[in-house]
Amino acid sequence: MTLEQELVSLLGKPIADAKRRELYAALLKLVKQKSAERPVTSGNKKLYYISAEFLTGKQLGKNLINLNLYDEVDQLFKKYGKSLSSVEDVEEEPSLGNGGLGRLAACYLDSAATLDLPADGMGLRYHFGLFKQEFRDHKQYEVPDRWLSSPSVLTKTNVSYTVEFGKLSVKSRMYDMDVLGYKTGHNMLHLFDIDSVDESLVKEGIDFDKTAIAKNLTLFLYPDDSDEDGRKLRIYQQYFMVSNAAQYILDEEKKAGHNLMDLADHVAIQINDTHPSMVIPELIRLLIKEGIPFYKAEEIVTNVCAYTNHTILAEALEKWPYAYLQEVVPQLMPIIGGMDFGVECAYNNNPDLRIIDAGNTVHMAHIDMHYGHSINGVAALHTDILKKQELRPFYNIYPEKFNNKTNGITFRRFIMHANPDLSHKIDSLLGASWKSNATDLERLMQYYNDENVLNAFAEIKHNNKERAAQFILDKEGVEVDPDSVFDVQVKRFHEYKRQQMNALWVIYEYFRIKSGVTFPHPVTVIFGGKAAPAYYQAQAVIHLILCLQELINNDPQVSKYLKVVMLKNYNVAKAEKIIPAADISEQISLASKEASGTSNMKFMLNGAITLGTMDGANVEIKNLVGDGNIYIFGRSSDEVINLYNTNGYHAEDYYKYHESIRRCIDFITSPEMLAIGDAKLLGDLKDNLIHKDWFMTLLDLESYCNVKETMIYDYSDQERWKRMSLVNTAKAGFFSSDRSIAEYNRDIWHLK
Ligand code: 26Q
Repeated sequence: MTLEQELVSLLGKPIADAKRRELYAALLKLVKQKSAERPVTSGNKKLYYISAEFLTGKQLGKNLINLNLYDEVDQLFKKYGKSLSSVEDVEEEPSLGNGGLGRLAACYLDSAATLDLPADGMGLRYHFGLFKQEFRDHKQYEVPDRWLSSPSVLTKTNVSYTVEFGKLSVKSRMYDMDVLGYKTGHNMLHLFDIDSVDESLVKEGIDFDKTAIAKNLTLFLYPDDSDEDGRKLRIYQQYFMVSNAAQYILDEEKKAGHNLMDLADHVAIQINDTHPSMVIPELIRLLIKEGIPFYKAEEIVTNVCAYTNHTILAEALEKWPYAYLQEVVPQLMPIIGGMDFGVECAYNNNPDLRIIDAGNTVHMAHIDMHYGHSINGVAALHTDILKKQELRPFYNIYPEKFNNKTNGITFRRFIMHANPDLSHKIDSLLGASWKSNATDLERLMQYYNDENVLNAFAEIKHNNKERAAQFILDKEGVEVDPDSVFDVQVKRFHEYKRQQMNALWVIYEYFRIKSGVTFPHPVTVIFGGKAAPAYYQAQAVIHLILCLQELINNDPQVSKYLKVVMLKNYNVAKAEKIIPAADISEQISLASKEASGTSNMKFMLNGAITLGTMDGANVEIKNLVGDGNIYIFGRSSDEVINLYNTNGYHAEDYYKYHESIRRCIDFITSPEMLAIGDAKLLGDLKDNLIHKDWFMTLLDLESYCNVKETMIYDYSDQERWKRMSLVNTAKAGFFSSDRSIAEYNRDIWHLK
């Protein structure tokens, strides 16, 4: 049967007569059929990647690419006047992650399947995922995002386990999503849920009764750790996840006829941040139930489990009061107590190493580091900081466990799907090998002086900008000029990521334009991202940006040269639309604070130039592209760490002694701004910047403004800019998640 015949038979009517939803449903069935035909990847040893978040993005386009059917379906639809991309829009995006950590998990599943490694993901089927972001009165509002729909990418299974808590027990149900690799490989993402979840608990906004566990267990994904509410519910969720995972893994092992004493020969578990750390005591508990002695169970589990750290922010390292755990998971407490006793005996004189500290707080990361065999950071600088600072006491006792695994991104989604024109152009120049062997992109360097190629790349960028401009007009109602410089910062809102610094630059630029000084090209500053509902300061920064958007875009004198756009509800689909259209990639975190960043890699791959600090993976980007193809500013991580240690940073001084900084900050509560915004929110934001500024915005502001100015002037030298852009794409191969996964496998999992 031809593809057309298959589709027509699934549709029950000719393609030309089908509506978008019908076409979507038929393609979903087609993908499921083709998945069923592809053998599930198997081997002697299997990885289980346990994560509270999998930010998978829409599945249809990615699956068609990985089945090598995308272009064929695209052509077929065109023949009948249909658009595949508008059919893809029908799918609801699963909002099962906050940001980088969740998206990384999804990229890693894609790459593990592509490399033909047996590797399943294990997580939770949240009914509402992360909240949907709306704007009213220039503020963020959070509304539930019911992403589950019918027909669904998930398949309901009959797999079910009993999970016991202190006060109740629940029965789980497993749902599966096929994970197809590019051309080869087929793994599963297993998401656990309970049948008794009651979606009607959700009334106004995203508030709900946090005590009715059997009804709310998998209702929501936690919007970051700054939401102090429902910490116990978070423990319920985590234990539910790992208990299901542990039971499933041991079941598979028994079915395979393996001896549980040999677990580490057949199973590797990667613990994605501390959210799944309870899998360690849970597995030990289950092995003991199978008759294995405690000390032996500990040894087996240590050889199975490996831990990835994604942050050095102390507040994000999970610590739970002993009493909470005692209430929720009493059966784990003797195990955790025993593990802590082991630590006490071995390292008696060092309280920093204890799992349960003197204040009766349980440190989840300490469980991972003592009772796992590998500890990795997510970029070279981050791993160095872990060794030297944050986790130093552990590095001193377990130097051999520490290793770096610089993050990566899947090229199937972030160039092949997001930027098909660039992808096809590269195919025509290099052939298709770069899709499986990303460093082949480096061969683009031979076109460094080839005007035709440079112009073709520039034209693709321009077309992407035109499409993005249309999208911005449709979704945000803002008209932007595709010939302006697209300066983009899209990521979660957090003070350390310093969106407020970018907003202060907007104010600085507003003054410049008012005084008659303008750039040769207009600039469009594009923001996108959500703030945790309870994170007041981040909400205030969003408010500032929305007020500036209103003020500037409606000022005819200024808006000729400068526009501000805040995209609402930034998600994977929007990332795929905006990143290929960017000229400038804003990666401006306070040095030492961004563990890696992954949008920096996506922008680079799509030919944007980084404006960034020496933080996270920016350092590695700079090493790859060279100083001439990136714009770096600001203090180094050593300088910043030193300022923290010596209490050497005082925001007030910058405000007092730098006239230009003071002017920008004062503008936050100027009459113009107060005519639009909320005086309390803007006033608090301003006060915080002057008196607290924990993430040192003012420290780097001047250097940021200077370098950004140079960069925007350099945009006029298009011949140079086109070359910089080419170099960025050419050198991005290192950041393929295929490389990251190959390294995890080589150093940690040893699957094949
Ligand atoms: C913790 C406790 C309670 C509730 C929520 C949380 C929580 C939730 C999400 C803690 C952290 C997160 C997410 C962290 C995250 O996304 N980190 C990012 O990980 C990326 C992938 O490694 C890095 O590139 C980013 O630098 C890092 O910020």
